[in-house]
Amino acid sequence: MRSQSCPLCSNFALSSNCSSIPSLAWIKCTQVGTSSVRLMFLISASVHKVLTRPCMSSLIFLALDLVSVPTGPWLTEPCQKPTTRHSFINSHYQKKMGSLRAILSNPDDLYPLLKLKMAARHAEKQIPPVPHWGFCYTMLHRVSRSFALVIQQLDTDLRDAVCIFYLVLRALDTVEDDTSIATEVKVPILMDFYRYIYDREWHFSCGTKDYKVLMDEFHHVSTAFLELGRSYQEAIEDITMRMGAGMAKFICKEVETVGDYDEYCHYVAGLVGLGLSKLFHASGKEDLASDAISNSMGLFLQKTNIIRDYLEDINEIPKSRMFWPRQIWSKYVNKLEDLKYEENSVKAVQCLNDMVTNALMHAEDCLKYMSALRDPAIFRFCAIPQIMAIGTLALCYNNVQVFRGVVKMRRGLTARVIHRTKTMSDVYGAFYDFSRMLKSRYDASIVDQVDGTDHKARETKDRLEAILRTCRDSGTLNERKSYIIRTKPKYNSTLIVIIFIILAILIAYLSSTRPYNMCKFLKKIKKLLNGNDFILSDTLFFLPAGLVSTF
Ligand code: D61
Ligand code: MG
Repeated sequence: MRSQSCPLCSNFALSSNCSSIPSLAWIKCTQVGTSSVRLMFLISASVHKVLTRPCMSSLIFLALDLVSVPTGPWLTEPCQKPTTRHSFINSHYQKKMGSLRAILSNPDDLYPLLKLKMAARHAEKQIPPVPHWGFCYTMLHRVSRSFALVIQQLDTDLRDAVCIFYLVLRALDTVEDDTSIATEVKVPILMDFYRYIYDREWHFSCGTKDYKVLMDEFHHVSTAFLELGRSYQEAIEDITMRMGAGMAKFICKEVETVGDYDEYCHYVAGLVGLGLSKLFHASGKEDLASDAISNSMGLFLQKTNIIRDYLEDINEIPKSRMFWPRQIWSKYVNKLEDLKYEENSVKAVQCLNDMVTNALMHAEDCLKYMSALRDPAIFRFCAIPQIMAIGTLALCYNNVQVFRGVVKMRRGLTARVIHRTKTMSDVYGAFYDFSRMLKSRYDASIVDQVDGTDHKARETKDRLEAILRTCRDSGTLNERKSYIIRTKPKYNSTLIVIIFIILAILIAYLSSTRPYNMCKFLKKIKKLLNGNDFILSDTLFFLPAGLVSTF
């Protein structure tokens, strides 16, 4: 039963329990046409949640919860490591406050964020009842919420195959990434991994947290694998064998040249592209794409990952992980880790720009690959990560923060990409906008240069212009909504009204039940708004005078 789409989770199959809100059962999953009804539904759902959560802390977190969508870093999501319960709660709270602040300064993000939040919850609820499939989908959500979200919207048999493909390779990668395994133990496991997927008895304990659970209970994955169609099994086996052999090769070898870099990225991500193309073809929904452009789809994602994760990888304990090729970084510093020291900031940013320029060479192949896709669900599955990648490259270019902390796209923008990406013209629009953003960062970097030492200046410009040209030549740019961020936030009246309705209900509820907590809540709101020239005065204007004085 998947003839129509739910107003909140339009990309997912409808089920009779699409909404968990009984009082709104009549509206759930019916085709409500206008966006205002959709909005009403969202507000009612939020209000309902507010009124049904019993304690103060849940109430505060709920409002913030609505705006913090579990997107995580897009391409990979390492587990968080809370030190103590107290510090976890604090950082959790700060994160939520950060999210609320972000949404208040980008109000257009609100609807996509709410929609994404609901879709993520709905997807998590749709775990199959059969134990091994239940395990696989639960693990998929735990180890990669972002890929889980795009995988979940594929049609059933292809979705199962891609889910198992993901988990098999994630398990293989867990072996590769575990630096505590001795090389002589690790290499044979990587080489033989493609055999273990046929063996329900096999398991090998390594990794931490959710990755450890995946490894310890790998028999569920092999049981599910054995239920897939033969053509899916063959594609997964072939890629697992080639990736395992490639990973084993690089356990004993450093990434020296740009050729090594391309080769390593081919093993760990390009092969995923090749495998996915085979799975799409085996499903009967797509023609078989060429290996070259399938490979580029993976390389573009993996290189973006490697660039963004410089600091995390270099600081890895007990041993740094180094994927930036010596041939590039040695033009700027003597040791790769020198890039993170403040005194080398200028060189570090030049090296970073060099790496981004290298990654950009795959963008055109990616556009070609995506433009040949026919199935809408497969298209979205492929396009969303690619747009996130070019957006991340735009954020990283000429940005010294890559060497100081985590640089990632804000949640609201991620939600907007997911919400908006439906057709190839959306992809051209997004690639165009992010390439223009890159181009303006490039122009600024050229102006800043004192010694004209950007070895790649010409190449960067040429690559960006080629991408911009391809997008322009598609002839579809005119009607798009731009991703380019406005400097000043725009508040429209609907959003202000929504915020007031939610606030008013929260305040009414809190003041009737727990006046003390109410004051605490208002203080938190005030603290949150401090420093934001936002609508604080308007908000206070609408609050009862007695409450304002408690600030
Ligand atoms: C279309 C849609 C998705 C695509 C695609 C085409 C082509 C390639 C890819 C996804 C793969 C992109 C990988 C980028 C993220 N890199 C990693 O996760 C690194 O590990 C690579 C080896 C395991 C690959 C697992 C994988 C990932 C995404 C998939 C998939 C399998 C199967 C189906 C769909 C998507 C990275 O991992 C962790 C870390 O950074 O700590 C690493 O170890 O370098
Ligand atoms: Mg790895």
